[in-house]
Amino acid sequence: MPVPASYNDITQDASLRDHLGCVWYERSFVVPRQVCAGRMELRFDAVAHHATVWLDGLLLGEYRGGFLPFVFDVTARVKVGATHRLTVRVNNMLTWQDMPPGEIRHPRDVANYPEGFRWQETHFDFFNYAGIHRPVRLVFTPSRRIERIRCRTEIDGTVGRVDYTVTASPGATVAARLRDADGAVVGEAIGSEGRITVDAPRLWSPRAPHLYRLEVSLADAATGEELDVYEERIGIRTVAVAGKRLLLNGEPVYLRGFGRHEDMDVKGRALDLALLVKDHNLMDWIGANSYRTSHYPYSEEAMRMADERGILVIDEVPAVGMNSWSHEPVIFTSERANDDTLAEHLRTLAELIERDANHPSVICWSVANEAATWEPASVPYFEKVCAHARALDDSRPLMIVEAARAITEPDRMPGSRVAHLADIVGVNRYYGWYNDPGRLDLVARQMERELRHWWDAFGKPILLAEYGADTIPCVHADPPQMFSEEFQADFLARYHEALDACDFVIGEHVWNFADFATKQGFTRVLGNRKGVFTRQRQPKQAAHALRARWTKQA
Ligand code: GCB
Repeated sequence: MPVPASYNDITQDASLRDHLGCVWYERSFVVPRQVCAGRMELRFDAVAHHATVWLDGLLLGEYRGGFLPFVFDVTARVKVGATHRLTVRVNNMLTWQDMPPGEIRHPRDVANYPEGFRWQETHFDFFNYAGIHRPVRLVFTPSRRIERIRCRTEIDGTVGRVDYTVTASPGATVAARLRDADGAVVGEAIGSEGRITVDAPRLWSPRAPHLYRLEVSLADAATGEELDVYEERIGIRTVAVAGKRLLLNGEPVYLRGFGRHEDMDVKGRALDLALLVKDHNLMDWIGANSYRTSHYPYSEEAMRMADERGILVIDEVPAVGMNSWSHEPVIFTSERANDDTLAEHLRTLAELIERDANHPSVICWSVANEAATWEPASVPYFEKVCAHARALDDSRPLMIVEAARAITEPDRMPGSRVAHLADIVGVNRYYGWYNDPGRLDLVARQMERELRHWWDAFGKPILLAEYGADTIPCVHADPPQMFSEEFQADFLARYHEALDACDFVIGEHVWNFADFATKQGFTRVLGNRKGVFTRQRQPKQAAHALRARWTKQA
């Protein structure tokens, strides 16, 4: 099995594609004699969803969660020149205590199914790809070393400030140097905590994503001998919500872009650098300046590319599918989203913030997608989630992405009880699709009416975080009909009418950037087809219309 890849689509075997439970990976490796290092670590960038790892048959440890990195110290276990055996058990089963949650179901009419029949129920709309999705590396570092760098930037008049904190081995002194792109030192500081100021800095923004290099070095406190050096690329920028606006470097910014997925033929959800560059080229082509990592943390390579290409990222935890579409209080209960789920949610959020806080591209944390926020018990739950996120990083706004409405009305989803906890209201809405299907004539009216409800009820700026229509390429209908290219283009235009009428809207994220795989079901024709690009990244008609709109706004 290749790594990185989802294992599901690699063979012709449907039972592997739909496999539920554990699979095993194994390989041997040798560390060449030329490598000399103090510490050796085995780092997995992401394994979906639970990994248990052995080295030479001895347990190294385990990790739960499919989208974030984990590390084992193997210094004492790996011998230079020897052959070692690495074994990884990957389990794809999701329960209500996982992020994202799911449940393992058994049929009630057992006579109709083979003995022991069970299936994975997921309440989210993407194929539950599994496997070793991102690179696995042996990382060699000095034994006395820099463990962690965290920085934060501010702008004070014409001065840029970089505040940093370094965690390092004891008995060593820390020096930090800020270099510009061509290597010239523009500021420096000594100590494990400090501030570097830069006069008239070149700010990071989508138009000019200027990156500085924060070079941190560690020296022995007694001898001055250099122990370790690490470079973090940072951008000086601020982000804030003020009144009706999202501000970047004190200026209003309007988000144009998408909800996306890490998804492709054959490889499933695995890291693919060619695809990553292609997707950024397409975002550039269409005039997008932002996306949401719907519905889980994307690769570290993606975050670095967003820094370099000037893309604004809403970084989302995999809290998706905490919803049953029932209007009864059934999710935030002791059987489903309970205290253990909350603990997992908080841990995942903390690890995401730890991984991504230094990226200038990350402008917002999205703490959940379409949870049952109308349930009374969702309130204490999200109070804890939001307080936790703010305690870990108070330099970025928070967003809760809502399927709920602002107010409860007949025949609609009920009103949110938690929208006041975040700084930006994320709204996912499908008028003309799931509601009043095909009725393009109702879209602008219904959307604008709802947007005004949100503003009146919460007084927070709104991102339309999802709106979109399934579209089969090369299917045409005039006047437009659902699933045709004409329908998708017209559908998006109707939403834009509503958005353009509301000055408290801070952006539009079309669902979705590209078509993507889902579980099979009668509402999905080989996956979700709401992409503006096909799964192979070819533009549909709507892509050209969006390009005309967005390049004008840029
Ligand atoms: C949503 C979900 C997204 C789905 C989308 C759809 O509201 O957030 O994950 O894929 O709707 O197409 O139904």
